[in-house]
This record gives sequence, C-alpha cells and structure tokens, in this order.
Amino acid sequence: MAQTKMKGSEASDVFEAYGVSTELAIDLMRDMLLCRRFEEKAEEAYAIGKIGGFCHLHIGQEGAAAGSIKALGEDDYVISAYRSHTQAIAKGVSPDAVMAELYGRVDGSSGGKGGSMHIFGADVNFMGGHGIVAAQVPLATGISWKIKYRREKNVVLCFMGDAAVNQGAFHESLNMAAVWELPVIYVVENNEYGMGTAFNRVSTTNMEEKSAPHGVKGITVDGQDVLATYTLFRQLVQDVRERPGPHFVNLETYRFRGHSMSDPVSGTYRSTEEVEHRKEKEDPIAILRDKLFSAGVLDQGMLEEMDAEARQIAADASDFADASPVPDLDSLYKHVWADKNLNGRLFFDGWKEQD
Ligand SMILES: Cc1ncc(C[n+]2csc(CCOP(=O)(O)OP(=O)(O)O)c2C)c(N)n1
Ligand SMILES: [Mg+2]
Repeated sequence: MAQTKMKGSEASDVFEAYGVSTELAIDLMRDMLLCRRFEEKAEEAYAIGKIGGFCHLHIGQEGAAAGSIKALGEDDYVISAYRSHTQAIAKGVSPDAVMAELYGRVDGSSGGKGGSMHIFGADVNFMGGHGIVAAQVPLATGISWKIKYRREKNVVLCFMGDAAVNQGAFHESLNMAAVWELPVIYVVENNEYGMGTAFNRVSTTNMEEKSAPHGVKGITVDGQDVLATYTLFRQLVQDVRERPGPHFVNLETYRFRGHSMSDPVSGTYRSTEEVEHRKEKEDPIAILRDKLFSAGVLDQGMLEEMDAEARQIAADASDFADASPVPDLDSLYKHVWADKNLNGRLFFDGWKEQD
C-alpha cells in the first residue's frame, strides 16, 4: 500500500502521551479502515447471496483487532471466536483468502470448507476462527503450554466474547495458565451482549473481576481508543516475554451491527437510540480521525486517499473470491482427519487403523 505523507515537523511527538509515533498512529488508521471496508464488502456480498451460512461482522470493534495485534511479533499466536475476519487480516492472512473463505471457494483460507466462523492461517500463526463459545480458550492455553515446554519466547493472544467468561472452559484455562505461568493474554471483547443477552443479566460480578479467583488481575481498556489499546498490549506483550504468566484484559467495545448477518441491528434487547448514540460517540475510526486531524498530521484529502485504498483492497478481494472455483466433491472427505504427513509429524493414520 502507498505510504501517506506526513505534514511536516509539527507532526512529531504529538502522540507522546501514548508513546506512539505519528507513523504508527496513521498505520493504525489504515488498518482500521481496511477492517471496516472489508466487512462492509462482506455485508454487501451476503445481502446478494454470495455468502451463505453464518456471518458475524466486527464493525464497531475494529480498534480491538488493530490495536492489539499490532503489538505482536510475527511468530506470536492469535486465536479467536467466530467474529474474527478482521483479526485474521490483522495477523497477516490475506484479505483475498479471507473473502474467498466467506464465499466458500477453494482459494479460501480453509479451502472454502470452513466459512466465516472458521478462518485459519496456520502459516502466520492465526489459529482460527472457532464457533463454539469459549472453545478457543483451552486451545490458547494449550498453545501457550507448547511455547513454554519448548522454551520459545512467543505470546498467545486469545480473543473471546463476554459470554465466554461464564463457560467452565474459561475458568479451567485461567487456573492452569496461572499455575503453570503460561505466556498467554486472554482478551474479552466486551461488547456488552452475548447475542441478545446483556452481560449484566448473566453475571453478578464485573468483567474485570472474572480472572481474580485465579490470581490474575484484570485490566480494563477502552477498546474504541485504538492508541490506548495498542499501548496496553505493547506493555503486556513485553511483560509476558520477560516474565511468562497469564493476563486478562477487559476490552470495552461495542458492536454496530446485529449479532450476525441474519439478526436485526437492535432487536428487543437494545434500542435503536442506544446503537445510534454509540455509533456517533464511540466509533474507533472517528475517534482516531479526530485526534489525527487536531494534531495536524492528517487532513480530509489524505484520509480519503487511505479510505479509497482500503475500499479497493476489499473490492479486489471480492473479485478474487468471485473468480475462485467452489471446492470439488472429491475434497469432501479431505481434512476430516489429521494427515499423516501434516507438518512432518505423525498424528494417526485414519479412523480405520484407530478402530
Ligand atoms: C457453547 C455454545 N453455546 C451457545 C452457542 C450459541 N451462541 C453463538 S454466539 C453466542 C453469544 C456469544 O456472545 P459473546 O461471547 O459475547 O460474543 P459476541 O457475539 O458478542 O462477539 C451464543 C450463545 C454457541 N455457539 N456455543
Ligand atoms: Mg458479546
């Protein structure tokens, strides 16, 4: 992507309070714009029947993906729930491969057989895309155990929704990670609702306190402020590398669309006024835009140029997906069991030998 030009020396140190350079702040804006435009393109494709099945958009929550993943190194791991298209892209899965997966095509990141909820990018350590609430949490714990066992230096970032913290798997994982001092950061994208249920209807404790029984202090961050998010994660990643042990982040955010593409934006569990108010006051892109504008490092023209690039990438991804074939029938039984030669390691030889 073309680099956006800075506007002179007054730009430097403007974001000193966050410890973020202006270049990085603009990069975060570029990342969030790509997330937003990609998701809007997916929304459009879904509406005209090019994408089927479930499709959960991340619109409104882009700061979470951009701000946290930016703080990771290439070899660190990310694992997530089903609202994860943008997180996959932020970790390095190509927008083309993500869109083709949404379209169910062979060039998709899971060969077109996973769909929206199962985006994977093992080559860039993006470990999915999981549809069962909290299923990814013990998997993240396992990956972090592997890191420690092999004396590696990497970190695992495990995203989950607010509904995941009332699952047993969450507490089992936190307990083990704390006892074994594993290098994992558990992040709740706290958008206040699990589908149509407000978090305060299903919990008598605050989100930040959920990790406390395991001796892990919870930290709350404003996920709509991408700079604050980035700064927190940069610090946590550094802490985990130096002294392995789990962290728990309550990242406060808000979803601007319905739970999935088949759900209404507000429904009976939240009002249209609430959604409109939050969109107006808490859009992570508008919040960063205002900061960049008032610091004099970005103007409307530059923003539009960046936005046009993001729209182009999303449109190209959609064209790529459209041109990719659907998987053939022969592939139906492939990847059901682990391949003998997967990553050069023997797992098992198939169900017949297992019996
Ligand atoms: C174990 C399990 N129970 C129920 C469901 C159905 N379900 C899908 S999404 C969802 C709500 C999850 O909300 P949250 O974790 O807050 O994530 P968000 O959708 O807000 O990102 C539920 C109950 C499921 N997928 N898995
Ligand atoms: Mg939620």
